Amino acid sequence: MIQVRILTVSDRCAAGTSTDTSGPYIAERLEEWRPGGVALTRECVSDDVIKIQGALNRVVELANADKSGQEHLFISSGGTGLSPRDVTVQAISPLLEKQATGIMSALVSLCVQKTPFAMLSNPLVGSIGRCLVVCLPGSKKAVAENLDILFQVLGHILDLIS
Ligand code: MTE
Ligand code: CU1
Repeated sequence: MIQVRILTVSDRCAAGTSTDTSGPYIAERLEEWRPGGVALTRECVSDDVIKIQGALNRVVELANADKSGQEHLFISSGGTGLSPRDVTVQAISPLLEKQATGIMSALVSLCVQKTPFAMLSNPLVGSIGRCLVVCLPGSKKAVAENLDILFQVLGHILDLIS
């Protein structure tokens, strides 16, 4: 069973003025990818470094305490862009033990074949101990395009880190 924490990072979703579509969509895609093989929890926080780091730290603590060999995945959407409120990458990247630079560049370069706006992406992929960390852009369309690419290698990455 893969333990998955899905984090939506959005001021508007956290305030309830906008509906989170990307978080539920990530859940749907993961369930399709591994039917019956994922234990999903979801959370939404505002674009706030402390809140984002808190969400990741809770997952990492669980992963470190888990001696059963289960795979742990933290996947966020939103806050990866260049607007002043976007802080997801700044919050998460200092906490990563390893960055998967090849996967990050593949996500951008393959998505650019679909839309030039993917150039504005700063997806983040890395690991902390046995936990895989993936930060994707916020729109459902961007999430869809990135997951199409990530799913080609996700099983292998999870095998490697767990
Ligand atoms: N990546 C893909 N594959 N498809 C997209 O449509 N949109 C981009 C980019 N990444 C997009 C994408 C846009 S318009 C922005 S502003 C950035 O993601 C950052 O989004 P975020 O701030 O919601 O994380
Ligand atoms: Cu944009």
